[in-house]
Amino acid sequence: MTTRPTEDDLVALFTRADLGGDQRLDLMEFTLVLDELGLAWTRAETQDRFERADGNLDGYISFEEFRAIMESQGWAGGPLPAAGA
Ligand SMILES: [Ca+2]
Repeated sequence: MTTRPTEDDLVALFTRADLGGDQRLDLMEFTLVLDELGLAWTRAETQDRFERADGNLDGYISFEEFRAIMESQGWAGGPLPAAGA
């Protein structure tokens, strides 16, 4: 399947990973998302992306922050902008 995730998919993914049900992901929950997506990021890469995604530096990934990092990785719904160049 080559279907690109939609916003609903992102919400579902976020909700499934949000084990605490507090509408934000900690590093462990963020790691679950990556596992679900089948991404083979190393622990260091995961930590690095988590910290980049945590725009307000509160130690958690909100849905807005989650969506932003997913978009930056090309998984957002809708047409992707042409890669820069
Ligand atoms: Ca945050």
